[in-house]
Amino acid sequence: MKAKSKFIIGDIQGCYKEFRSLIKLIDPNKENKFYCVGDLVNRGPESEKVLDYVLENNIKSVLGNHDLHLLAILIGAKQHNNKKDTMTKIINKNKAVEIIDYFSQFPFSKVLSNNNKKSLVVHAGLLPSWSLSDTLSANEELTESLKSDPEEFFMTMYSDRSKAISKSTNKKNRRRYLINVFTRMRFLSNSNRLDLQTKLKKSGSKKFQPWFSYEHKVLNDVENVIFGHWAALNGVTNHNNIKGIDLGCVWGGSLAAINIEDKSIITVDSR
Ligand SMILES: [Mn+2]
Repeated sequence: MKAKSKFIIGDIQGCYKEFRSLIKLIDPNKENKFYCVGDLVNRGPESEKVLDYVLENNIKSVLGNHDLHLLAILIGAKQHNNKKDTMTKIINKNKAVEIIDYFSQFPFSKVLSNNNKKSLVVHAGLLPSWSLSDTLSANEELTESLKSDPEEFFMTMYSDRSKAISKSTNKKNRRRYLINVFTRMRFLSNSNRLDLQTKLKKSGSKKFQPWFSYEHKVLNDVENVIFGHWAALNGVTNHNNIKGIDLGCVWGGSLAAINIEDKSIITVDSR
């Protein structure tokens, strides 16, 4: 019998129809496992349906910036922006407690194993100097404070903290920076400063390079790093072991899933 496959699904962002089609393609007999790269909701047309499906089917994901944004709105730390956000139907469903409980269990980074190969999943990225254990302890620092005091976590989350942190950096600023690394980062300087403004393929400044273009210590511990978030790349990192799988479904591109064993990619076109 063929071994079960594990797939990582790219940024869904409310593209429910494409999401269901993709699941049918990669898991026709409901025997494969899949995991999401975050940003399950927002910007797209049917975030509330994606969310219902995720809750009903116990689907797991790492946290993306839009997922955190939803939680911040539900908890009352941020207002729904009616011009940009498309989550009114979720908010009106009175499912806040259920959603917060479920999403608060999601990590910022996750190791998936298949046939002794390890893949690390993050929404946006990780720092080049991080080993796997550094990555997991940064993850733990965030998830612990999210679980222990969600209100404080979301009330103090929004910030463009881009300057690198040290052990002496205060808790809130450490959190802000680590959240930005895991869920928002695209460009990074060699002193670990973030450029959180540029969303294109190239940074306006030579000082900043795509985070994956540096040498990453974590690749001594895992075979692959899989990330989403950066639709403008259209999956192109020119790196064999760091794979971007946000193919911009919500912007008219496609929704992708990567098989972590052979790194093959299956896509469904945006409708
Ligand atoms: Mn994102």
